[in-house]
Amino acid sequence: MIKGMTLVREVASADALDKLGRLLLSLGFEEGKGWKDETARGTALLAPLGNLELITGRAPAVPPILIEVMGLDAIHAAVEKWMLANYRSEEVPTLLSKPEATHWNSRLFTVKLADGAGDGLELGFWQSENPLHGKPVAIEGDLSAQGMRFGIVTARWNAVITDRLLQGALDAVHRSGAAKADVEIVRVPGAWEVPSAARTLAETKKFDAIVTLACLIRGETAHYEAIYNEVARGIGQSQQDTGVPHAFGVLTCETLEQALDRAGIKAGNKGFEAAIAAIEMVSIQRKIRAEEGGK
Ligand code: DLZ
Repeated sequence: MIKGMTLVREVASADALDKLGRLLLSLGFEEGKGWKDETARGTALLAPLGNLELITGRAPAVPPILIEVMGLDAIHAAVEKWMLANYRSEEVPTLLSKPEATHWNSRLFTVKLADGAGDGLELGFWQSENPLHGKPVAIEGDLSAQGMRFGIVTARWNAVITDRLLQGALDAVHRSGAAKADVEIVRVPGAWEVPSAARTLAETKKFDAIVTLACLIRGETAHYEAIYNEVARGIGQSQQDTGVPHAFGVLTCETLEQALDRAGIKAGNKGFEAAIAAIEMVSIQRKIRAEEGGK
């Protein structure tokens, strides 16, 4: 099993090692565990990702060490500043190139870190024009709700808030493609009743996800903590026991004003957000199952 990859390169001197190490750390490398013995010293610089690239045919004219970055121009400016501090200014343009487009949908600049003997290290810094390039491969949910079935449980208590949450949740599922006939709304008296109704819906196995909506306002709710804890536990347990994703759209607020803000007045609509999370979880669940099924 491969754990990682290390590229070993010699630099001209201990001073060069320290200076270059500081530059690369300032650009975003993470400091790893260095080492030292009687004859040498090593500095470890960790990058989030690494890969070994084997080439056949016309190899691109790039240095053997390529460092992929975000914000290429800012990186270039930082390297130039460092070069001007460590080399004669007339040398810098010959050692540091300007960022230029490559034929592989990227921009690149190179820097030669020449030592006294002119025998140095050459680095290439590059940035892909594709913003998703280099993203770790991961299963991620899509936001299409087409063909998905949802059960939405909403509390009548604090209806001025929960009605807005419900509108937000419906907006999310329908705008994402869910059919009207595929969404069942269940109204319950208060937050306390939400977990039980959510479980009843989930156990029917007619729904791909359950969206739970309620609003607890601390100042107006006796035993606020106890109710909240039980509601959260109950919804979570229903999700675990049934295997049906349950999105949590239960607001816990200090005041009515804060609740209104979270129900679409100011800080987004938590009902909308919960429904989007439900769509994503259904999609993720399907993808994981499809991947498992394909093994
Ligand atoms: C009783 C009560 C109180 C005091 N506060 C709230 C609240 O802020 N939000 C809410 O959704 N429900 C509240 N309830 C009602 C309980 O959730 C429950 O419906 C009743 O106690 C009946 O079981």
